[in-house]
Amino acid sequence: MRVLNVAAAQMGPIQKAETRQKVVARMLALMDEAKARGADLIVYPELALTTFFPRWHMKDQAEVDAWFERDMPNAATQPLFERSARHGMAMSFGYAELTPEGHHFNTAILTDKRARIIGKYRKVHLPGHTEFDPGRSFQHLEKRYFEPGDLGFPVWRALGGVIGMCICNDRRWPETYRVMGLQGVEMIVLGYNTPSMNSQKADEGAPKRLFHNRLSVQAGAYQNSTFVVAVAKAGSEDGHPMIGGSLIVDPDGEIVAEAKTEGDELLVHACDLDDTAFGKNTIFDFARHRRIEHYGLITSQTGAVAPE
Ligand code: ING
Repeated sequence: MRVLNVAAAQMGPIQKAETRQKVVARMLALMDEAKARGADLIVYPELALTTFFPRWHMKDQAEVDAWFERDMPNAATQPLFERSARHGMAMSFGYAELTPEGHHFNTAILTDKRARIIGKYRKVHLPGHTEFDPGRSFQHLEKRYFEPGDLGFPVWRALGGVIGMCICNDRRWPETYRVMGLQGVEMIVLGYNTPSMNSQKADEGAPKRLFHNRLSVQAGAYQNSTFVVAVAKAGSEDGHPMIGGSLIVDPDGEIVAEAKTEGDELLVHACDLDDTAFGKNTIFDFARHRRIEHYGLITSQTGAVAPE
């Protein structure tokens, strides 16, 4: 038994005008609840400190950079690191990272139980577009504000197992899970901010978005025999609705915990990392079953090419 008690800390909306201090207070309340419920690790959403600003078209780089963090920890987030160390609880959360060299990433970190940062991930799959698109019912300008991640899909030996991270749109791409699966990952933690509507397809609403959320996370977990913890920032931010549906999925692909609200809501589940072994040693024993001589197109070709 290698039980890791994980808390999925779903957060409700963060309005554009809301300060980081107010947001951190909400995160601290969730962390205290997680402590009371025996969690070893708490997982927060993507871009957990601010509203989902890529919905806003901004031309002034200073206005854009105000949404980013230059240091981590910093004054606004220091209370999180102090509380995490006091509780002896590891944490993972997403934020917009501005590096000293001037690079902009959609980033997530993982700490140990003493609040030391042991892992960093930068979002690889950036959805949306770079220029204002009048054809969309709302904007999704991640390709404008962030660079694709440059750290790959690393995993870390931590908390008694092998832990990996990804962010939001990454969860829709099987490559994300497989690269970590090939490193023996036993728990993948991720945050997401997913609009309830499809800006290009008016009849695709929350039910379908929630279906695709479950489908992507359950498939990734099952096909790589790993736990996946997916945590939403949900609810209506300045009139823009985002789905909830935070969930914890086991290595068999079963949903073992799922959020019921679109607000701040904590899910806690005791994940026995030993439960990943059966799948890794039988149906998804990669070494025994994979035939990489036939997979070349996956890394040699970016887009689809159909026969003439
Ligand atoms: N949000 C959405 C996500 O991938 C999206 C964007 C939704 C893309 C649905 C395609 C389909 O969940 C972020 N932040 O990636």
